[in-house]
Amino acid sequence: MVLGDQLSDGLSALEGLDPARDVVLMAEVRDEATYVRHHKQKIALIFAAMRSFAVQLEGRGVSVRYVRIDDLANSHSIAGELERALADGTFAGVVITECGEWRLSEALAAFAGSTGTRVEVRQDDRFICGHDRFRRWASGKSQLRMEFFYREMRRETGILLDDGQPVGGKWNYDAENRKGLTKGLRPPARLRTSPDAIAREAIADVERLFPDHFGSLEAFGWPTTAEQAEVVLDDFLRTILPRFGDWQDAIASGEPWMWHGLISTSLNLGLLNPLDACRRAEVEYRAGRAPLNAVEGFIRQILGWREFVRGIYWLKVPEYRRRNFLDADRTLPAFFWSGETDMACVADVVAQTRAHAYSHHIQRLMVTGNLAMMLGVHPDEVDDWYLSVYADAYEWVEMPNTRGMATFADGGIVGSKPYAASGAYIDRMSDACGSCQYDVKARTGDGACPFNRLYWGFLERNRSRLRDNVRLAMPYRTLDNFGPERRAALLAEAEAARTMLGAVTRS
Ligand code: FAD
Ligand code: DLZ
Ligand code: SF4
Repeated sequence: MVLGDQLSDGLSALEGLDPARDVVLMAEVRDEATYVRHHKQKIALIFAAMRSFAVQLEGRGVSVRYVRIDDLANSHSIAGELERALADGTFAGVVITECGEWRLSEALAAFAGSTGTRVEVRQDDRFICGHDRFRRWASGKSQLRMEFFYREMRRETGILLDDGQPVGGKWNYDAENRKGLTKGLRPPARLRTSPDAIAREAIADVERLFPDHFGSLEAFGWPTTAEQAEVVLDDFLRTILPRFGDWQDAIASGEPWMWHGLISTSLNLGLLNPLDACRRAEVEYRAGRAPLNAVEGFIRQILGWREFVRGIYWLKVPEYRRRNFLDADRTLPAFFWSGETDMACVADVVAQTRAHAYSHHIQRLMVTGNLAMMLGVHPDEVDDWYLSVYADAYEWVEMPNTRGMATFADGGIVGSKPYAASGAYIDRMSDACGSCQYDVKARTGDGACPFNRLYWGFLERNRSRLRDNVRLAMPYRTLDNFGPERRAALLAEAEAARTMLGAVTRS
């Protein structure tokens, strides 16, 4: 069996495949397409990439049992399709590469248990750090920090090392990568992929079968084959990477791509290999074509963050899925879906997300994530939104980013403190505030920037949970100096902002 995000030539499940005897099963099923209401582009991307991969396998003489979404006999679950394929007794068992998500992994284990089918689950060696390796690294540590994991991965792969030491003398050049965008500078035009015939058909299918899902298919431009993904990676490495570091954290209204790689969809589907992407970025540095802060920053995202969050997910799941450290209990405001809000920064992120199933890291972290956390939105609703709206979203990578990095629902497993920030941060990193109905300089009242109104109240509301966090010592000292009356007023101000924005207590 090859799942929709396992579309790699070297997939472990395909090793030793005998075309004379084995059949590859691939199935487009409603259970996977609707466990959240995925963005239409995400479903179209996966169906198109699955269909293209099946054609490639067939081209190599492999038999593929490919079940389409509109096949009348489709049972619409992965387990159901395995059961159908095995029904006539032709096959002795199933070989599969381990699932990315706990949910599906459990369903497959239940299927094997209840039917007595022999299911051989192979390790997913497309990742640089296997589960055992991550567990060994994590074992005995009171705190799991990406930075130390990342150094271990650098040592193990030899990437950006000279004689065992980090190139340039430092492991991490993040301090050079936090610039707001220079006034007047616009990001370069980006190479997008025109849908090929297979993708166009998948797009039409999704429009017809999932009309009520979030997002638009109009601007679909994701690579759906390994060859197309290579072209995008190549273009990024040659023309964009040199400035990736400088503007990594910057936001510009109406500019979704900035200097980002646009490769997460391809990495997560298996169209690109993460270690290969890192090595090729290193070549750009060694050849003098890209500076170290850019190359190290890019490699850290993949070799560090991507591997780290996957490790954390599988170390902590399923308990991680229930984490709600801040006891957040509010609903997600409707404007996260509609984009109808006077908050210019948020409206811009939602508009981009609808159009492209994409927004970049700082938008996900410091605009929507920061807002959801300060509003106190329940983590289940936050997860549901992030899993639904981004074309690169799979729980193994989405959840540690939302419950961990963005909203501190995990209580400090992924990050050491909540990334709460007032409007001043967004004003520094973006051009949105200039055209916003709200006043980024005002702290209180209906016309004040909601991020400002929420910030102190968020800290006050969570005093008992966060006061002892050493990284928050400064803001809590300031808050303490405000005195009880002012603190009560700030709490009331944040409460009024929560109500105004439509984050109400869940029933
Ligand atoms: P670039 O900025 O060019 O980075 C290069 C690559 O590094 C990415 O393609 C990605 O594979 C990897 N990377 C960067 N940051 C992270 C990270 N924090 N965690 C894991 N990998 C990272 N990424 C997903 O792939 N799927 C998700 O569902 C997802 N959800 C997120 C939710 C939140 C709240 C946040 C804060 C981040 C999330 N990310 C997710 C991480 C990151 O935002 C995206 O990987 C990135 O925006 C993808 O765009 P890019 O390829 O242009 O990335
Ligand atoms: C995300 C997704 C979607 C939308 N559709 C399918 C599908 O129809 N068939 C399939 O095999 N996989 C699909 N996927 C990807 C799976 O959800 C993914 O393999 C698991 O979430 C594990 O990461
Ligand atoms: Fe966003 Fe506040 Fe700036 Fe408006 S003023 S764009 S809400 S940060």
